[in-house]
Amino acid sequence: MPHAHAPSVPAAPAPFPLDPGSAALVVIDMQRDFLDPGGFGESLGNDVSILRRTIGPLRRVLEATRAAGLPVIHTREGHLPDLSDCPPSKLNRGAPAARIGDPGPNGRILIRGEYGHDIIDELAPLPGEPVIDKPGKGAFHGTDFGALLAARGVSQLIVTGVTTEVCVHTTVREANDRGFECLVLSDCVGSYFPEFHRVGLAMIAAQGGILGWTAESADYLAALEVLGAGSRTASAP
Ligand code: C5J
Repeated sequence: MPHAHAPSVPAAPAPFPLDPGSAALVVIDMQRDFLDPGGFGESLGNDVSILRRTIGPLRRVLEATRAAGLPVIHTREGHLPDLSDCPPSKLNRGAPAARIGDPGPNGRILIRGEYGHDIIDELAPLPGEPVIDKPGKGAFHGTDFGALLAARGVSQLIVTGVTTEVCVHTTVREANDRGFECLVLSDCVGSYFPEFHRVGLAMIAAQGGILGWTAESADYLAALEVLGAGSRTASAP
């Protein structure tokens, strides 16, 4: 049942019908291994500083979403210390400076429990916010993410995190095929490659929203404001 004051978010290709009763914010892989020097992202030859521009807008979205009472779910990409959940095809791909499981300044690269694997301090999960540990790029593969969303009655995902064309895209594609409506906040997702970022977002909203919707975080925040004003009006004597 849509919320009485459900606002729509200006978005591409059309306004997104935000339903606060069935929406959740997903924060994908905002881990030191992708955003700090010495981790997985840098081992692949990337300038990790480019991803850090997502932190400010994402922090505002996180705080406003929490204040509005919508669920927040975080994900982390990474592997068991014995690498038994890392397929050789992933482990051995390419010629990185260091491979998954190798030691680095932030601990073993992309290994659960290591400092570099954890979420950056600025976006640390609050107690009670689920953190999904995923071995793949998509949040559904090899995890209980789908079951967790079903248990909470979630059918809309507000998607943020890194990287736009890899884990964000894979998760949106997985979610879209499972019947979720995904709104991707364009300034809260980031890529090491500006062109992949631009095209990745365009691909989501193209063809009438073939994979979902895209919007600026300011428009999502404005919709949450309307929601808050609506609930204050509704509870006024
Ligand atoms: C990558 C991710 N890019 N979180 N992972 O390997 O997007």
